[in-house]
Amino acid sequence: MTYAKSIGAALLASAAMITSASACEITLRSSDTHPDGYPTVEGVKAMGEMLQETTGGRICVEVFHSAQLGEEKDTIEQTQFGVIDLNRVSMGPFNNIIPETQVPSLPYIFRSTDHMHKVLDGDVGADILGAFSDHDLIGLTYYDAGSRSFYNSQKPITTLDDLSGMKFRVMQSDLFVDMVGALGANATPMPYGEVYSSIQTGVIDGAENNWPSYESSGHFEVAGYYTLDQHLMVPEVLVMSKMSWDKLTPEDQEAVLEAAKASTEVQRKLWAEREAASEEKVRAAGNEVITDIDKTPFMEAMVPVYEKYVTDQSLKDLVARIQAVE
Ligand code: GTR
Repeated sequence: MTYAKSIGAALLASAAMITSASACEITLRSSDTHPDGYPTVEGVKAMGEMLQETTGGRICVEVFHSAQLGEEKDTIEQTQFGVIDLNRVSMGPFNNIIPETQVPSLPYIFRSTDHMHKVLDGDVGADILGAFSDHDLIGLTYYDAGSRSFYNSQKPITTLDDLSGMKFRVMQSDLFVDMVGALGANATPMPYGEVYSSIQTGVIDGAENNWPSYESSGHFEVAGYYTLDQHLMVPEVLVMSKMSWDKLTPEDQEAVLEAAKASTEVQRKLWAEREAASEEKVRAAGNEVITDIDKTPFMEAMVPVYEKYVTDQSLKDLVARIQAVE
């Protein structure tokens, strides 16, 4: 090849790259409450890259992180209306609208991360994702969110007595309000974005979340005591608007689903790394982390929560199937 020809070929190749980079025929807008770099945000970005590749650059994903599109409860409604195409949310804010999502949101339902992965990657996980389609949504895949524990600005908590009468923020789900009540404390449901200032001003004593959220939200700056009671292991879920989904060809739907499923593996790896890094940062800041805690009374206190929420036979079956997973 002559020099001129090879330059020409190189120019054509880069022009083709530019075209393919800007050739998104469909751009799916995706919402996340977390900041850029958080494992869920990076998980959806990875999904977008895979999707772009498998569709020859036709379908792209644009992630709006840091609650740019709103707080979770509002973005769920917007996703149902087709204003937002994709949404990475906790299972919690779905509890009041999709009963099946209450099951993986029950306190102490999972015995370990392994148990949770086996459940979510199997039939039970598929059935719970399937339940979204009756609510104008398509459940695509699950992401990790570790386990949630209480943090507060007042004192180290080691027993149920310590929790008594304290005020904690929970996600906007009746199940979590009752969970905190069953432990003898008071729950205030509120959007994630209001928690920092509410702790700072003393409207609430604290909240509950996993290591990366406690750290990235800055809540650890205003709530210095973190008690690892690990009462919840609520998975994250990536959903798509049914309206956006219905606009795709069956082949493109398959590509979206495949990319979403494949991104779970990426997210789980990032999650494990971030969990360790967040813990290190919080400990280095001098926060008091309470690990020496007997979880048995916490677990026993949750029985009335199960009695109140697991009433339908279908939910009872889901709980039994989860418990039966080795
Ligand atoms: C985080 C979760 C968010 C959000 C938040 C909250 O762990 O990743 O989606 O639900 O908790 O407590 O509102």
